[in-house]
Amino acid sequence: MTLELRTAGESHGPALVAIVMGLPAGLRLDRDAIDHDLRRRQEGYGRSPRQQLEQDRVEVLAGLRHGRTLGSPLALVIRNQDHENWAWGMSPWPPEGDASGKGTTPVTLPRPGHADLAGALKYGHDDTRHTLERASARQTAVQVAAGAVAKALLREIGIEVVGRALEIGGEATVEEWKHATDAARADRETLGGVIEVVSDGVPPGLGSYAEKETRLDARIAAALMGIQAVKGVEIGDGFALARVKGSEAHDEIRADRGRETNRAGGIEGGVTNGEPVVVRAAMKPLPTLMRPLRSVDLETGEPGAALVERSDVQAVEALAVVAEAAVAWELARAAREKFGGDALGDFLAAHTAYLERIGWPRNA
Ligand code: EPS
Repeated sequence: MTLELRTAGESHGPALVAIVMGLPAGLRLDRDAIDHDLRRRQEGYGRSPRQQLEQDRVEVLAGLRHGRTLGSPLALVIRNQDHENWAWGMSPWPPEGDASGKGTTPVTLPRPGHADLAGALKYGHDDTRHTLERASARQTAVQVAAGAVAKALLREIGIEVVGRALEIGGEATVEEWKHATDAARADRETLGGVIEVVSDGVPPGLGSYAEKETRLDARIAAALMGIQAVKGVEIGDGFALARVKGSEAHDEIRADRGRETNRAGGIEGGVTNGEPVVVRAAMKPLPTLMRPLRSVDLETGEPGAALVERSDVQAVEALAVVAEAAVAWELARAAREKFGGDALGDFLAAHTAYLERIGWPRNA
């Protein structure tokens, strides 16, 4: 038993969709809790005016009845309100009538740092919009909806996952972030930053050392690296561990099997050890610049300036919410693999029996 997620959707297409497979039957979902996470993802100081246009709300098309999962595939949809401005340009079928609205002329000036050039070459696109619409971070909205579902499952076994921004543009306080974001906007620049996700209540034994595909740290790293603009991931003290001695790097084990320190970030050998799971991700500055970098026109082969299009100045606070969803998804997937069960009660009973066997929580 595992959890599976498939998504589809273009940034200015009609909608974003997700299909979630492998949830137990009987899990109660709260529409407001999902929408709350969608709203959190839209907030943040550096976001584009697009966020005033979108009011992301989840719609459920299948797999749920009267607020409880059925054990069948769960189908989630988030409509793109902005699509009405792109109805001709992003029409799934050959558009009728004269060209109107946005997205009507081909984009041939790839942005350094975006998937534009690689996508055009790889797929043979003569309009980089064919690439950028899917490469866009817009699709993280539906990942957050799926993550909110994962968090509902984790909450049943006492696991809480919380993401937050640590740094934006090299600054560490909210006031400084705002100032740096204002300055970047005025300068037609973009910023990156660092986020952290902490998961509490995780029992020992999620993930396995047996194969690299089952190591939870590898899965979490892949999940975070799979988010747009993420260029670095660390678990626990991560890169800092490379600079200290072994006696300063590891977390000594007390008689009750707890630890005084958590440099490992709650994962040893790819398996959770009962301490909080702590992960961080580094986000590069967004590649859509109002002061464009040098590029090439793919149609003419002439040098040119990269595409300039409405975008965010920075989306680090949004990344914290998206990363929270990604970590929750991986923990929920590992929990489904460990505890199984078609009905929620089976899943909970397996969790309880396991905790009894290992004598956890350690203070009980
Ligand atoms: C994005 C560019 C901006 C962002 C978008 C991601 O969109 P637009 O080009 O329509 O202004 O706002 O993110 C979202 C719409 C979202 O909901 O996160 C990009 O190029 O990746």
